[in-house]
Amino acid sequence: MVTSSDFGQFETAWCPGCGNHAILKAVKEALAGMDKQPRDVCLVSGIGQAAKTPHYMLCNLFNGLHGRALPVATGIKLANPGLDVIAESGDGCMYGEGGNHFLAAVRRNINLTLLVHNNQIYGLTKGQASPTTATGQTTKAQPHGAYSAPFAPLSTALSLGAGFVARGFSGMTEHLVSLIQTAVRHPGFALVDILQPCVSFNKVNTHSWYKERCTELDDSHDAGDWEAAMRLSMQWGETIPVGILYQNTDRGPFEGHFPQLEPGPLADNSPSLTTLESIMQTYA
Ligand SMILES: Cc1ncc(C[n+]2csc(CCOP(=O)(O)OP(=O)(O)O)c2C)c(N)n1
Ligand code: SF4
Repeated sequence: MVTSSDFGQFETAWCPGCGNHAILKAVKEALAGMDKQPRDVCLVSGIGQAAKTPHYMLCNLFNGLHGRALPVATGIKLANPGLDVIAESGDGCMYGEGGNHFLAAVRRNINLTLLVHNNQIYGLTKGQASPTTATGQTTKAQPHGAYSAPFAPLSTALSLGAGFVARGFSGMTEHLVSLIQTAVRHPGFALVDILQPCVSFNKVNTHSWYKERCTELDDSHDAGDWEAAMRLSMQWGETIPVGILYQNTDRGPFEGHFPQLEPGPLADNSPSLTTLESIMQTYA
């Protein structure tokens, strides 16, 4: 039986009280609870505090450029469809620098899990407003308040046809574990936007700020109801709904368009020299 410590026990460089600690714990518990072997999991990230998560786990990993977790994760999944590929990112890395990759990945519906550690700030670079910072919120670099309207990841994903859209909170770890597990099992692109405090640079969206507002969706919500999901995705105030807003498996995953991926990892498939020769002949 796999245990959470099989995914490593490393010292981290995060501040005490940072939401990343609880997210790291939840990811390890989710995978161990599903009996996933570390060798069958690949974590992919860009740059930032959240993006350090794979450094603190024992499994396959790729740490790439800022905002580039999803294209790398897509390549890994296509080359080895048997791996459970999880992209981990901060809100800046994913919705800012990686914004267009986010849009493309949702539209493609590749079978990946995306966990966005959303602290509504650029943590690693010391507190500039990120795409999800509220308009008017003051930060170290925006002393007069952020001017831009905040990016709405869940509504954006829904509007592009995402099949799995969920919101978690680092302060509700047991709930988060189950969200991550359902996301990993979902056959297609699965987004879990995880609200987390940055104790050092976001003095508004603190642990207690989220705790007062985050409310678990109950059974009265039908996760197959797209319009209800859209309404919930835009709810942000005294109550912030957390849970699976939407799940639909009607759209097949991107990989399904490529029968050549069925035999397993590309590295294990030797090309047919006769076929290759005939293809080359068409260019002769
Ligand atoms: C192309 C590029 N632009 C900017 C940076 C500088 N940079 C590194 S981390 C970071 C912010 C990370 O913030 P976020 O993704 O929200 O993650 P957090 O640190 O809050 O977890 C920035 C702007 C970079 N490394 N590469
Ligand atoms: S600066 Fe913020 S995001 Fe970075 S480790 Fe500290 S609390 Fe976490």
